[in-house]
Amino acid sequence: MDELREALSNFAFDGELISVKEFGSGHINKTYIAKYKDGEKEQKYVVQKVNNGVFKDVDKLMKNVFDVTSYLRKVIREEGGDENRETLHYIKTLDGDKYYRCSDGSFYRAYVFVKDSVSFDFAENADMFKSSGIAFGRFQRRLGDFDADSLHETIENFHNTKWRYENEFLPALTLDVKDRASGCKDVVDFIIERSDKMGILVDLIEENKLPLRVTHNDTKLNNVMFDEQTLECVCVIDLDTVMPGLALYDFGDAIRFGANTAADDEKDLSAVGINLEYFKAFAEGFLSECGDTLNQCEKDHLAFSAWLLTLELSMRFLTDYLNGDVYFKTNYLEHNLVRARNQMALALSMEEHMSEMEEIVKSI
Ligand code: ADP
Ligand code: GN1
Ligand code: MG
Repeated sequence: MDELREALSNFAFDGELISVKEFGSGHINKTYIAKYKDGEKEQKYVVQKVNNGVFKDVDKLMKNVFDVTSYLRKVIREEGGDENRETLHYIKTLDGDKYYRCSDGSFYRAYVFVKDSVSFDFAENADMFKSSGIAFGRFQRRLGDFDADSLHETIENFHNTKWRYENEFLPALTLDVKDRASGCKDVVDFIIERSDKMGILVDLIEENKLPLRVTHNDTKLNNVMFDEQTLECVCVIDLDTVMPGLALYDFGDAIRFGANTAADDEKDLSAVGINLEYFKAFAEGFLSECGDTLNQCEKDHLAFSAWLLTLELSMRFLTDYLNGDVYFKTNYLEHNLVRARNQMALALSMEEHMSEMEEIVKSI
């Protein structure tokens, strides 16, 4: 808490601090809401301790987010939108820096709480999920002319499923440092049996059939803020993984999180499956904003990308379980294994419904 107080006192906030509490359900950073009072005016700020184990170069990370948000502000202004609400608004430190380094070595950053907004861990209906598709499709469209080469790759090979299999999953399985592999043979076999399909998208990049674009890469529903009253999407947040990537990564990752009939850590696997109504709704929203820019190869792999990203997450959760839960925040001992099995069940459901998913994409 001392480091948090130290960080708070080093940002250029207006007014007096009245409360601060932990917030949100992200798996990576530690997020707080700090309320300040300036005369009659109350202002909420989001303050985050950046996970330096995951993001090794905070300087380059914060340069990315400042560059991307200032570019977005310009585009939003030109489109006649509200630049203060439709993208993140970062607050600099009293010294004018993009983040603060505490005396204990931890890194903090701060931004304005998006006014009158709320985020969701579960889409309440298809319209809400469609709206998140609009948000991510719009995000991609608005960054269409952003210079991708100027972005630092915050996590290398982030969605290179094949690379993760060979360089993270297989070594974790071989080392088995916590002696956990024997208890999760079902998921291990499921992943190994599908390893020959993991290189399909990266091979298409090599063959110049899939273009690299500036993508978000972490398109969970709770990375979109919605208007409290209208429940329309307002703003895409969590910009740490904005990097050159594929439109398909953003599409697929959003589906695997939001079009699951259950939460992504539901233990009852009979409740887990692909919600085709939500799949269609998201695809409609996403493509209404960026569909015109996608080539045929991208369109042909939309349904596949949902399956691949689900397989990838099953593998990432299982890798972390085998490594002793060092990456994702967990709430109990087998949390990562539960998540890995959940994503396995979802991928299996997608395999069963793949032709329907493909038909839905074609119909849009
Ligand atoms: P993580 O990387 O850990 O997922 P996020 O940046 O996604 O961290 O933030 C965690 C949660 O905090 C979000 O899901 C959202 O509910 C809330 N949040 C983050 N930024 C804002 C913001 N600018 N305004 C309002 N809420 C926010
Ligand atoms: C992490 O930070 P958060 O909770 O939005 C992870 C994503 C995973 C997701 C799984 C930087 O996202 O890649 O898809 O958990 N982010 C990072 O829930 O690894
Ligand atoms: Mg997040």
